[in-house]
Amino acid sequence: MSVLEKITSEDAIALENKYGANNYHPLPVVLNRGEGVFVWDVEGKKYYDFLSAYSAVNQGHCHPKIVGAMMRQAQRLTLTSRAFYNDVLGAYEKYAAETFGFDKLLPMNTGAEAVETALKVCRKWAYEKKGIAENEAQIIVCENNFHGRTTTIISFSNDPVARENFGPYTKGFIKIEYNNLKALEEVLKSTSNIAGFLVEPIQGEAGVYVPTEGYLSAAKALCEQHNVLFIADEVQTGIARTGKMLAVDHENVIPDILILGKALSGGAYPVSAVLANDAVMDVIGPGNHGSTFGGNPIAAAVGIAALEVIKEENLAENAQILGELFREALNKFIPTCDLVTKVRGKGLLNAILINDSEDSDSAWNICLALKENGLLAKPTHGNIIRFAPPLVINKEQLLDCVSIITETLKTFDR
Ligand code: IF1
Repeated sequence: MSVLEKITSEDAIALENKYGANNYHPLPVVLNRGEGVFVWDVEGKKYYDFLSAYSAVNQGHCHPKIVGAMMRQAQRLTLTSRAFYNDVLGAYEKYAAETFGFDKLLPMNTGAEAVETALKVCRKWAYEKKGIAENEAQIIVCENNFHGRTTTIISFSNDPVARENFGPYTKGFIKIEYNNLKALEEVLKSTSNIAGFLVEPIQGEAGVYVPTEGYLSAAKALCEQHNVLFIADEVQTGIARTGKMLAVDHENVIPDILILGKALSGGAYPVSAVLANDAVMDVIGPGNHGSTFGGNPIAAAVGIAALEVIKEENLAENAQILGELFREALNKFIPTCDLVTKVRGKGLLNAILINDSEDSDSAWNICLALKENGLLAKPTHGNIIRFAPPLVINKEQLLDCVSIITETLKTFDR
């Protein structure tokens, strides 16, 4: 009998608490099965998943096409390293590059690795193509960004919890206010040492903060004017989540460097990528960058299947339509309730703002009640709840969820 058989939620949580590093504070629910928009806990209770593993499971849990591709490939060839070619990587690179409209793709595993890759490509481009003097390249980033957990990435975070006591920090980053074109222009004008501008098209961790319409296209134009690479981190916003294939598509922006992760595998496997055209990606040569697992045959097979599902099932369109329905329904509810002040988002990446302070436990308590009522969501800060269901959700399910959410909120209204 397996040691994992018939474990209770309580036991599973106790095990993690005793033997796992304490780097998370999960909602007290222990899941052991997922299908489409649903997950089940070990006691058999069924939930709507309204987090989708932070937008990784856009295609729904255990999508048969993605799982099938993974299983077939796993039985044939799992890993060669990049010391040798494999017969799936090229086909995946072609399919993904053409899907997003770039010449080349560099495969990695996690989002943070892909962000690191983009920063390296950008710096190398700056020295070799733009002519910035050695070690002088600067990359502009935004306040309240979230790009991952590596030492370099947290160096330009301004979240004390993510950053403090992990120094010394990596140099070469200039932080400006998000959604502020003037701040961007000022930095671009102040020095010729700027290599790139790294930006989330919607700030996820900051609380699904959507910039003013026109911000991204104007920022891209400013970057072009100053010969600076526009780097879009679409790890969370990409791959149909916001109602278009990419969030930058809403403003017809074509980034110089595109960073993808999460849903590139539908949550089945760690798959991330950096995409760029030849003029940029050509700075990378043998030995400059790599990864044992990046571009492995399972990742490649899963990546193709995951993107096919997005297209075949029109998930961008579904996210667009159901996202509007969701915000419309909540906007009708909000005036009747003092507890919620706002709903915001794009497509099926949304958040509600709770009428309480950032250090309150309101959002947490509401999420506990939502869990009891069969819907899983996670607070971001003390007063924001993110709602991001798998994009395979249908209208009837979405309306069911709206009623779970509004009925739950009513019980908290003062
Ligand atoms: C955690 C947040 C979401 C990302 C963007 C890169 C990465 C992420 C825009 C790195 C990762 C995750 C990581 C996860 C929680 C989650 C998150 F709340 F922390 F901010 F989604 F909103 N760029 N985001 O959002 O990707 O290396 O993790 O694959 O627990 O840290 P990764």
